[in-house]
Amino acid sequence: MADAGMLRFHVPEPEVRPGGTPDFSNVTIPKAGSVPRPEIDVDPRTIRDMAFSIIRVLNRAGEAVGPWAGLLTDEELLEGLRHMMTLRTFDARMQMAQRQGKTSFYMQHLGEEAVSCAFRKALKPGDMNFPTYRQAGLLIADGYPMVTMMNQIYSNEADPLKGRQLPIMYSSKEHGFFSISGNLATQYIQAVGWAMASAISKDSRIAAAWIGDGSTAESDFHAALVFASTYKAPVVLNVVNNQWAISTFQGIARGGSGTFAARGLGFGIPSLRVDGNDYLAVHAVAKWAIERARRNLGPTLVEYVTYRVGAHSSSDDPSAYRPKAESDAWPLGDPVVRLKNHLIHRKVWSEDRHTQAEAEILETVITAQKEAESHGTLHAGGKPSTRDMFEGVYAEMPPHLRRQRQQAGV
Ligand SMILES: Cc1ncc(C[n+]2csc(CCOP(=O)(O)OP(=O)(O)O)c2C)c(N)n1
Ligand SMILES: [Mg+2]
Repeated sequence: MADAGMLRFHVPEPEVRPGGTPDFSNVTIPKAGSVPRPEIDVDPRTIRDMAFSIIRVLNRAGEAVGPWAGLLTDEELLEGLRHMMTLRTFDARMQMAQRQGKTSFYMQHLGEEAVSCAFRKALKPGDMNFPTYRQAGLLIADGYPMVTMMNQIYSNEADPLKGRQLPIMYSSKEHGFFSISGNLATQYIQAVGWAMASAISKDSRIAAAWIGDGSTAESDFHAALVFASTYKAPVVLNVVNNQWAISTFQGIARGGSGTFAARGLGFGIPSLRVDGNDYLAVHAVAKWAIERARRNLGPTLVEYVTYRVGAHSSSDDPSAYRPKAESDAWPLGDPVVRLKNHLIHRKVWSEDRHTQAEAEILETVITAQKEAESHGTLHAGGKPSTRDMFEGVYAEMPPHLRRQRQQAGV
């Protein structure tokens, strides 16, 4: 007998759990080069299917193919490879430093390096990112000093944020990197508001909002889309779908929409999906979306399809909720290896030069680390002054804070 009258609800489950065989057969990967590149003033209604495809440039043979290829020179690609390798090495050293007790906390980008490194190169100086904790490539690719990042991670005497932010929650106005907030999704409304303010003040700088797949479930995400859509704000709305939100798989936050990009369709926002492990594709799509913003054509939503290879943070153990070898089975491969193979195919790189570059980059990162550690680490050496705790929040210190500072004797 049918269970008429008995109500049910549905809890989506990942395909596999620890101990199972990784299976991504449900992830449809279009051929590289197969998705068209529309004019940037395209009518969004005519490209709705792009929210369900994946723009890819690099094919399995390491060739760059299709209408989104050909925007970067060999020099630019070599620089991009170096940025991704630097971020990866930086991550490995800082993860180790966390295990050694030199900092309390760290978050890696392993497998997602192309997203932030390539996006940064499509922006202009003055544009403003509103990032989450997994876009340090925006700083690395913009030449922000690694030593300064490390000083902040160690909360030492040279920490530009003076111990007032969590490690890895960087902030640099000069490098277009708005202070990271741990309250996820707040970045989205801030970015849209900043973009509108830029337009109101007749400026030419655009904004980029950043969010993870899981955080799109927050109401701030949806409120930001209303404002961006209604006011055609000059903003790029980035969603980094790395398949996981700590231990929650992306099927929960995605709900019934099919893809995260499809969220934009209900707002009439052009919405694209891109291979997040393909440096060339990320850069080409970012350029397209940024140009739309710059030319007053309004917001674009971009979903980067990628995979979080590392743990969520230094406090997480993914073996509790997903098969160990799942990252090896991820069908879009490794962004560093893919760009390396492309450059070898173009005959401007080789396995030997790659090995040599790895050693050079490690050397550079270790030198920066030594310098940062000379200013102190979490439990050793120089610290920000206690007095700093009271500074820099108000233009004029209110009486109650002045009293507290006196009581603290600093
Ligand atoms: C508003 C808010 N809710 C919950 C958290 C706790 N939290 C920190 S990271 C995280 C998962 C986010 O996953 P996702 O958005 O997919 O980003 P990813 O870590 O995968 O880059 C959660 C739930 C938070 N920091 N802020
Ligand atoms: Mg995620």
